[in-house]
Amino acid sequence: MRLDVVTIFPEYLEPLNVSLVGKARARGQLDVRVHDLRAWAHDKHNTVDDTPYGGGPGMVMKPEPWGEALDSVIESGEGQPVIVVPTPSGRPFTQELAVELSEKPWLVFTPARYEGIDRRVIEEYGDRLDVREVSIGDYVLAGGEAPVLVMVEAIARLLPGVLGNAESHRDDSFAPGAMADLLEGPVYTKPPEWRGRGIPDVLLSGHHGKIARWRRDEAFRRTVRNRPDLIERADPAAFDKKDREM
Ligand code: 6GU
Repeated sequence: MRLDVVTIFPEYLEPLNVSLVGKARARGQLDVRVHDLRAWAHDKHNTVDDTPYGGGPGMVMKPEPWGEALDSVIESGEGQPVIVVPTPSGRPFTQELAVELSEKPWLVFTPARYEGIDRRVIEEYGDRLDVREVSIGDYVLAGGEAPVLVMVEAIARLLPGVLGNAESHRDDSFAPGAMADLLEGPVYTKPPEWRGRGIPDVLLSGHHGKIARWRRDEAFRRTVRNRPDLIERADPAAFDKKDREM
């Protein structure tokens, strides 16, 4: 998969050299290219923003540098990328969207600072390409760079061969399957006692059926406590009499 990021803070994307994403790049599974938007600003001060039409606070990113940057990036590859525009006004970034984007050969991210990018840029590319305005949650960040790090990590770990063990996806919170709609439950490792705290007996029982049921009950309990909204919207058939008594 190829990923391009156009930003006025290329150094903000340095973490893409580290850990899972960094290793995927080193192995050639991911081709990541970070571009400085100011390379396409032509005045003396490399200006990329201006005051908003209609008045109001803050600054808006000018269309010309974005247009030149995106034309240049798009022309540098084969076929058409999906353009991902991080914005708190976008559609929610979910595991489902991460899976969909992980199946695309090429993504271009356009993290903005200030009050966002001149609307005409989104319209211009939206007429020709698949453009997704995406938000990572209901809070406001100063720019889209941190959301790009979040989205790239969520997408990269889904690529074939990037996670060591393909089974690692199976029990993820929000993964489809038997535990769909439930958060992951608690996990334990050695030592068997730490600061006077032991391990739930069932995990030492070797009884795989009982362990699976215990894990599911713990997942259910945690979901009720932390994300009651997920229970409300789940298929009632996913729950049984014992759940209803918890
Ligand atoms: Cl994608 N960008 C910004 N600036 N703030 C956000 C966001 C994105 N998602 C949630 N808050």
